[in-house]
Amino acid sequence: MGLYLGLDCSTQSLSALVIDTQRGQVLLEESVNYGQALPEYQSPYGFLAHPDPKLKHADPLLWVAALERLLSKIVARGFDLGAVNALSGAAQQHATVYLNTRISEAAPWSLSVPLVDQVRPLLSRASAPIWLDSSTSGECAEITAALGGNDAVVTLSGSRAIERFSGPQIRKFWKTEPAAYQATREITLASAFLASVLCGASAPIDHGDGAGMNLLELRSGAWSTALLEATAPELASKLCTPVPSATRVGEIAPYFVHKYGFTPGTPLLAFTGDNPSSLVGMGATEPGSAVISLGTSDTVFAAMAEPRTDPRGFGHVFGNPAGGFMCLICFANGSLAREEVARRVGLSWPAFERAILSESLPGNEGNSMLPYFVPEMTPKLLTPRVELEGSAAFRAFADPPANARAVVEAQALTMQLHSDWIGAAPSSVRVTGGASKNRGILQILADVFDARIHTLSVSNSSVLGAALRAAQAVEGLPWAELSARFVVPDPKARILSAPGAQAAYGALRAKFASKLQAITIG
Ligand code: XUL
Repeated sequence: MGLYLGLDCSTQSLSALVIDTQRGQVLLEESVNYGQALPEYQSPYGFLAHPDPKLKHADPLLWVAALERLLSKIVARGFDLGAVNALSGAAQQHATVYLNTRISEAAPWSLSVPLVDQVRPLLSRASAPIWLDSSTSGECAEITAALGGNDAVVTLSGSRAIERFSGPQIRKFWKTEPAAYQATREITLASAFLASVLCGASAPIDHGDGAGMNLLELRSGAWSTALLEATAPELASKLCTPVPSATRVGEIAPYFVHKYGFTPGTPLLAFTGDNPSSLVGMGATEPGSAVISLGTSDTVFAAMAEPRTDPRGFGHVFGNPAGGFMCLICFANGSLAREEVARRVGLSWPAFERAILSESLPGNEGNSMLPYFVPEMTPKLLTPRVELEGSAAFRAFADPPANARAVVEAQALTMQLHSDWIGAAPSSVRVTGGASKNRGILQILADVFDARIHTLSVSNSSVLGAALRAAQAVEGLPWAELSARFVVPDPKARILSAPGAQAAYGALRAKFASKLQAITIG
């Protein structure tokens, strides 16, 4: 029994959470928002500005700076990090970090120099392409052609070649900056990069996050030679061997012992992707529960006993950190779209909730929206596309209740239509992420899915999942026992579908189904 620290490096913030398995309590939650806390990185939303909307890169040093800021905040609160028995973490998926020296060769970190200044010279590429990047269609086509078609890539890796996935991004780097690619000794993911910094040694990529690279052979958990060869030369030599998620990948580096008070030898368990970590944090590691995560991206995911793939090609299969597999469908226009609509119609977040709950009706009296403010992956749209159909005021973004409802109804209907391949329609859905606090959004999800909606008392399930994974790996407790203690439903947020709402969505669902088919790029 003991204390376990989880970290979550998401698109817009870095968070920490500590659980105490003896007392069954969450002891600490802390977070650093990149835009607010580290404006010098010029990344108000966690990525660098670029005139090309398809190109989205982040500065990996921002994550390192945020790590130091977060640990300092925790220590300043009087929390003793020396009491932590083990830690693990999660990060936004797919983002690749390129190093000219293996971290094991660069460490030990010096105590007298800020960590960012020690990591900066190790980067062979100054920025990391992140999951919002959609600039690699050419590379996806080349990889697919080399493998002999979409089916071959899906069968091997669990997904088609996807623009934001790491393999196509690595291929683009090799094609556009061959000398820098040549100088790269190690390519890693944001998750394993953060673990490596914390250990002062190269921490391997786990099967959960590795499956989002278009490089991992899903069934064996090894890199696929065919995919590596189709991606870039000598790629195998630049990647660490992937490991199961419960692997101990190292121990905390002396830098963090001296500076933040960790106990020497504190073990680190492999870091994973934020979605696989959320599966754990939502207590959904066994097949049967669907999860919707409402974050910068919206995702729908569920554990799967056997990998099943999306016939339309948008869904993915990743490793389930608890063993087996999980499926995932990702929508780029999540919070970004909701926040953009709220901004355009001048609604605060509480007013946005009221607008849905008491100032508009299911079906939105015929007002509907295609809410693609940034390029979208599900359905695949390489350029933003916002279309409004309905009253003149609605079309002019001058009907705040209808505009607020329309963006969320579009998101919910799209999620439902694109997750039909997972299996039987769920009768209950667990919802997490920042926007899961908004009861208006939860009500629309209940109405559209015709399901009971539950949320949990911890709204960041990815960071909770990280702490739970550390605890499970060290203590060997059954997942069900850990979930029963820490994955606590919020009794105030159990929402049922409103009577009659289903009838309002029949026609709108059919309209969306044909719209989505018409706008999707093959
Ligand atoms: C999943 C995906 C996003 C990121 C966001 O495939 O791209 O959910 O993981 O952090």
